[in-house]
Amino acid sequence: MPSLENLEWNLRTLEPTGGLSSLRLTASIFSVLPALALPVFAQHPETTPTTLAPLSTPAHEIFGLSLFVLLITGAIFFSVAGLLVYVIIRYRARGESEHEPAQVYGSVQVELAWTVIPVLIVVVLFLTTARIIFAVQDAPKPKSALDVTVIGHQFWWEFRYPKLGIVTANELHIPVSTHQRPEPTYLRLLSADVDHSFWVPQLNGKTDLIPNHPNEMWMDPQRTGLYLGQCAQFCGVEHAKMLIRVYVDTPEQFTAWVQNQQRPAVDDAAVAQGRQIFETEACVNCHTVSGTAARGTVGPDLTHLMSRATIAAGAALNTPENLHAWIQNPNTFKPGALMPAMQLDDKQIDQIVAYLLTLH
Ligand code: HEC
Ligand SMILES: [Cu+2]
Repeated sequence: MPSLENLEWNLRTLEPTGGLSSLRLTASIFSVLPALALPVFAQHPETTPTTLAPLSTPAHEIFGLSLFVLLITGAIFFSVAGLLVYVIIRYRARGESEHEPAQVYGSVQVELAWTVIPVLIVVVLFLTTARIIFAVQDAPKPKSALDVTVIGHQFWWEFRYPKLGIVTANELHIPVSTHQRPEPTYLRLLSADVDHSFWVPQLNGKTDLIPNHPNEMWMDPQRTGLYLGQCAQFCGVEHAKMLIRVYVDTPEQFTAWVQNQQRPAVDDAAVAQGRQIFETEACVNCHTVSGTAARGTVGPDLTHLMSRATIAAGAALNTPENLHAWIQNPNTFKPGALMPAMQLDDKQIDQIVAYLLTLH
């Protein structure tokens, strides 16, 4: 069974002169690799962000390129390692012979070969990569494309659909894009504070969100489902809990979602008290609920909070208990989150949660 202890054991027994024990070390490093990769492959691609199951044109292009690079570098690896193993075994020291092998100095042919061949390989890799970067960047934007503005915040995502008048957070809904009905999504990437990076590996490579420097990316997912991603640029203490959920909907699901998001917030008289506490506390300085005094933009828009499966950028499921714990002290799930603990008592929090639970 290959294991890390095994590897350490080999490291400890590595003798300074032993050609064979360094061979054993190399062999055990390679026997550990598949063991590390297993947990990744064991899970379904939809629950694990993976670059190995692309579902959108840019992701397909990147995956194809990585296979091409792997093929070339793999061929180099196997020919070099193969020659090395052959030479080590074929010309190992035998018996007591003190005799030195013939020494060769300078050979124009050999030196030319090992300079020109690597340069050609690098040129080929460079040109293929450049071709794919330009093909993805310059792809003409169809009229049917959906526009979404993504704004990175410490430590959550704001999604705005300018043509649809929708503002939401952390969970992006986009339509599936088929050959019969191409409907790619074009993202305009902005940042409210520091550098972030938008990365949903099955849909596209990563692109940074840089303050005062709008970037763009597009995706045309060909299968419905939920795709996970995360911020891929260290942006502060809670960077690791800045997750992305992309729901690729059927056209009907997407239309229904849009219609719900465009409705003003539910105004339920039964939770008027909770709403009143919410509106008189500092919550309104940071959060928006359409049709109320809450117009803040420091935190996520809560108008349709209950249409989301998670809160706090995927740090917790959107359940009444988690909402309660979050409002009591956001640090429970996300130490360092930029929402203060408001020092409310349990009863007030219960009332606020009852109000939030009506915001479908
Ligand atoms: C100083 C600004 C600020 C105040 C005041 C504030 N929040 Fe927040 N709130 C935030 C930020 C920022 C986040 C996002 C945190 C994260 O995900 O890292 C957030 C997240 C949330 C979320 C999760 C939303 C989601 O979709 O992920 C809820 C619910 C919430 N706040 C409710 C409240 C309530 C209720 C109050 C008042 C008792 C309140 N907030 C006060 C800034 C604030
Ligand atoms: Cu980030």
